[in-house]
Amino acid sequence: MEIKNYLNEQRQLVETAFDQFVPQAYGDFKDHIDAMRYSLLAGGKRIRPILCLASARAIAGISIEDQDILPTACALECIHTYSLVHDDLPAMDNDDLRRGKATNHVLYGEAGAILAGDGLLTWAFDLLSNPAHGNLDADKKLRITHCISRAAGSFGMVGGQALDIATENTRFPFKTLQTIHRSKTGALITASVIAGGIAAGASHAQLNSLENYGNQIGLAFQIVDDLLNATSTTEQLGKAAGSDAELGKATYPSYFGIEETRKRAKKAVEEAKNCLADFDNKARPLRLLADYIYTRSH
Ligand code: GRG
Repeated sequence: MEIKNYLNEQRQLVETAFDQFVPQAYGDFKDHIDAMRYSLLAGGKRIRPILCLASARAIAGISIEDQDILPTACALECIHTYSLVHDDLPAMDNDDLRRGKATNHVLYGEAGAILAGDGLLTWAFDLLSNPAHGNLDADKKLRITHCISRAAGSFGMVGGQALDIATENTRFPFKTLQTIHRSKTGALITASVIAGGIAAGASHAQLNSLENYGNQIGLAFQIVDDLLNATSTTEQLGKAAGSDAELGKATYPSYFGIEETRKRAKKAVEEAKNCLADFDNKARPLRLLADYIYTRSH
């Protein structure tokens, strides 16, 4: 299996599912929904939904229906996209470019972008809790919803973002950087993997392994993000490059330099794959995704 083909195929699966699981822009709320869809459909790697699908397949293979996991996969992308829309706002990173396109507030204004983010976040929980979607039983839906809520909220992504902003232009210990990374970026990535496992009926031991795998790839993802910010161009990334250094932000490269940072990302990826030692060949995409997170160029 070629990772490039696999990613393309899975991305298409997710993007086709948006047609089914995300509102269309018409009627009274047309402009608001248009703003939501603009950022959701603006591209992106779709890594969180793809991880969720790969994790479910690592446990259940083809015996779990796409329709049972796609609502969760789409919900994860809605939450991730909302975080990008809000992160780009003037009150936060004040960025004009995201996914190679104008940011949401540039097109829809600040109020429009805040509400587009709010709409995406809230829609995610509509998707997760909607009894009409798929055949997952209510207990699984509840566990998935709780896992994702916890990862997206004050003890996960939102808390990490708050800590990131509060520590701007300050010197802090490496331990704080790890906390920021784990919560701001790692938590939703880990939750994506666990959610897939829950949907597929993973055992306690399997969920534990998936959680450890998720934590390691979440770490690798953020380290590579720091590396790309330091070493790529804005054109390559489709978002502002070099911004961490400009803002004097503490990052892995600022603590360890580029070479040692690369080694740490590689180590996290190897550890992630070790967490899957007890999984059979159905987990091959999860192993390939770990490698991809290290080698990705944007
Ligand atoms: C506003 C609550 C709130 C949170 C914002 C996502 C985030 C938290 C900040 C974005 C800044 C940043 C560089 C975060 C770390 C890594 C990250 C999440 C990068 C973007 O994710 P990708 O690479 O993006 O998966 P695409 O566009 O491919 O979906």
